[in-house]
Amino acid sequence: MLIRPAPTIRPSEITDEQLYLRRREFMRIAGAAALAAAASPLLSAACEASPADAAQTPLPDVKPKVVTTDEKLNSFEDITSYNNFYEFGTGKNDPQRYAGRMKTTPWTVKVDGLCAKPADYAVEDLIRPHQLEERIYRLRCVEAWSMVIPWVGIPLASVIDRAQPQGKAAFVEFTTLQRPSEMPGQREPILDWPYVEGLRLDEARHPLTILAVGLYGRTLMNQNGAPIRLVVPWKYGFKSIKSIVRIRFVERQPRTAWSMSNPSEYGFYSNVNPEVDHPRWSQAREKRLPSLFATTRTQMFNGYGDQVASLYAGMDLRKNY
Ligand SMILES: Nc1nc2c(c(=O)[nH]1)N[C@H]1C(S)=C(S)[C@@H](COP(=O)(O)O)O[C@H]1N2
Ligand SMILES: [Mo]
Repeated sequence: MLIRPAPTIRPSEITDEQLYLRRREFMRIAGAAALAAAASPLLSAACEASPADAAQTPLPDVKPKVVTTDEKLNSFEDITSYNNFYEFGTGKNDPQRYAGRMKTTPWTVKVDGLCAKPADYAVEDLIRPHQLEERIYRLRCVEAWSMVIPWVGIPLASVIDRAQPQGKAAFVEFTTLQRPSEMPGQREPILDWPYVEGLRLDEARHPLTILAVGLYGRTLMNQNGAPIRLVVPWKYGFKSIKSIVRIRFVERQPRTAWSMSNPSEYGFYSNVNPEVDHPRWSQAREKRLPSLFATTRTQMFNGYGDQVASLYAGMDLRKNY
């Protein structure tokens, strides 16, 4: 955990993101809920500061826990206007333009397959028993751009534990909503819809793997995968499947949308690896948005190797790409 003194900046110079950082710093230093109450003028200022997300609901009781990085956060504007969500088109701005059509209430997530407690959950009930946490993670797209995003979510492991997977369950399969009437991209054969993804059960249980329901302290915009999406920070962004309607425990490695569309370019593991190039471009560097240039060196496992490398001990990561 990083603790730094709050910066001294004149209020007129403070951007919404800086205000947000000051709030988090205060929360980390203060810790206790009683002291958090004293910060309420600052908290409400932070909530008011970003008119673009005024429609999003503030999430209560978020545990401020910086897990990985003190890098500069991307702005709310970057995170919500430059997206991959092919259900709404392949242009980076298409999700912002069209995802508003997707109806996210009510929303049911089916948890099933090889487990003792399968159930259909209203998304609120899936989340409610668990402590929301803030996780500031890099997101590294296979297309070699990246961002730093303050997610809010719960460990996927808590949902897995509640479902009680059977001994035979070795993988978890995730499925995105399929509703072409609200998702114009699904009327085109861009991918084999619905979008599906998968993780090995130990990857799914890893403490870095979260189900995100918000960012910058508020519920997700549709373009980021509302109301609930996966975030697996050491893998290329396409593993972090959006707008999830089903989580299923299975015995065999599930098929995934990208490996079905192009198996020689996209494998099951998709760990960020600067030493294994994509067949059509280098993965050695990345463009940290909003920069236009790929000047940032990409790190093995996106910089999370000390925490995840042991999951792949003995595996050839050139073969298991
Ligand atoms: N259902 C679905 N999930 C998806 C995608 C998609 O097209 N459809 N794109 C993936 C890709 S390629 C990336 S890089 C991330 C982008 O997440 P963001 O837009 O919230 O930054 O979402 C991933 N999840
Ligand atoms: Mo991506």
